[in-house]
Amino acid sequence: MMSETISGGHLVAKALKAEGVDVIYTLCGGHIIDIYDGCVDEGIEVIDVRHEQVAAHAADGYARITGKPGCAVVTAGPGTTDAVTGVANAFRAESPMLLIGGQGALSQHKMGSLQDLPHVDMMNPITKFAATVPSTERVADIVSMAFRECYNGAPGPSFLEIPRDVLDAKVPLEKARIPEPGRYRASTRQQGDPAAIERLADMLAHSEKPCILLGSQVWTCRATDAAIDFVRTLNVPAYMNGSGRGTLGPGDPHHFQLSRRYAFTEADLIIIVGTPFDFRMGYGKRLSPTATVVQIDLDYRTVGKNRDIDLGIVGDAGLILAAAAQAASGRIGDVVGKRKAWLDELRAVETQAYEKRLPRQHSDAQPIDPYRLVHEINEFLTEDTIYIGDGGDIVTFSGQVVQPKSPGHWMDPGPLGTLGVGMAFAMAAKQARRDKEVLCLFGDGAFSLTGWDFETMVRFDLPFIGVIGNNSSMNQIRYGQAAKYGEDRARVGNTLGDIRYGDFAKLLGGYGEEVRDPAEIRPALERARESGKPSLINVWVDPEVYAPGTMNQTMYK
Ligand SMILES: Cc1ncc(C[n+]2csc(CCOP(=O)(O)OP(=O)(O)O)c2C)c(N)n1
Ligand SMILES: [Mg+2]
Repeated sequence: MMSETISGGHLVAKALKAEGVDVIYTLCGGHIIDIYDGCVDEGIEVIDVRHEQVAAHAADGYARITGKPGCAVVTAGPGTTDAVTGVANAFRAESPMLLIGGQGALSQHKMGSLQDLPHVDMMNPITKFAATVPSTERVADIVSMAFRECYNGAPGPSFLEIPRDVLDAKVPLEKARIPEPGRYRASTRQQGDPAAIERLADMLAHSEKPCILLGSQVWTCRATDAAIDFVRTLNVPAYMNGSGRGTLGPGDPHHFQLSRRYAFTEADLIIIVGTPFDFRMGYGKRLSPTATVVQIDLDYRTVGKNRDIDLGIVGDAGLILAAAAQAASGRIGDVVGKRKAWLDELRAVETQAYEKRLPRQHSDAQPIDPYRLVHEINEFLTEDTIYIGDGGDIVTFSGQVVQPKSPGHWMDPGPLGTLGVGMAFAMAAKQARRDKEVLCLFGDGAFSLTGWDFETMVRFDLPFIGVIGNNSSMNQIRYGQAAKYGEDRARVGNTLGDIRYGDFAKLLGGYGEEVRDPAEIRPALERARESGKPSLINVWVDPEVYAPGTMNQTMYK
């Protein structure tokens, strides 16, 4: 009797299924078609996009939204190089995804086969793991190994190239190692050194002016409940950044945003959770030199980097915050009551900053003040709207004003600052969470990098509300040129056409509108919501105003 056989592509699909991956993002190529055939058997959806960068960003986005690893499959050579930016973005953003690239046949190794490139060498510096699959029997085994590596410390991407003959060959089923779901990797959640937790509890008991920054890993670790419990039990004001935004909703008595610099200057205890001392934190220089600084992170390499700390704890944000809250609550005394004055002080700073900006947020000016646009978006968001920012200056405005109403409902590229993530993140978010509304704010420059994938949104019936803050410029860069070289030399390499992106949306089968009157922003957003289609509301904003963050050029400091 002939034994049952299985091909490499079908083994890939089995390994993806074992991981709970229910969709791959891809752009086709002859090297990888056997994976599609395997996906048909395993019931894995195949979403084919218009550029491989989008496939990789979508896998990153899928991981962020679902808590499962994302997967993109691209062909050899240019398919893989096109996806490099998406992998790099996931690397800096600590997002667990697997990129599978095709490769020429092993039998033609280094003979000059079509689309042959040294993919593994290219991917090594921007992944946690990059390898070639050497034989068909080991395809599923190595895919599971790549997933295991995604969760080593802070998560991140892995890359595998699978030569065409390895993928296409069939081997007897019993010769292939096929790891079983739930049986080939362990949880990597770490609780932190118990002695360090004790020290943190003591610090919390003695602090009169503590504050905490909840970074992206709070969402990665799904530590929302632990973080909320921590700040409420110990009465600690919380700031949020990256994917940590939305951990506490706006209006929560412990939710603070605009007084962060003041808090970092005045606090006696600063707890940094799951975000590095990188440019977004002024490399740690903006924290008071006299404050006690505690850093909690999944990655030992991040702790104490760029700035000395008083206490570092490596591990899972949720487990550590829960343990610290429990240890501290018994020894806290009335210090919690004493912190009321501190919270009131911060609230006053917060309110003052908010009121100062309010006239701009209500501005009736034409062309539209970007503050008015982001204000209208903020008012429009519901608890079920996932907000995505993809652009330069316009997104810098939104970072100040837009507050997601729920945890995990904020997506930005992360510290790589990659323009062009928006369409892919919208695709992944809507596909993974059909029950959610997705709103993406694009700069016109950012939109045009990957905007053709609006067509994919239409083809797969993935409705979302796209808003373009259109200033016909790469304005964030233009500001720096004007400041450095003068206004008369500022318009070099940054000026875009006046494009009616609303018409572009209609051309591709979506809903579109042009908005020039600020009073029309809200109704246009409502109509986009009602349309039930992928949409683009093209809002013409004033190109002559810049966000404070752009004017301070904080991203370079
Ligand atoms: C892929 C990529 N290319 C270039 C840049 C550099 N960059 C940062 S902001 C910016 C301008 C973006 O223009 P737009 O999206 O229209 O936003 P605006 O600043 O005009 O509001 C550019 C080109 C980048 N961050 N990412
Ligand atoms: Mg622009």
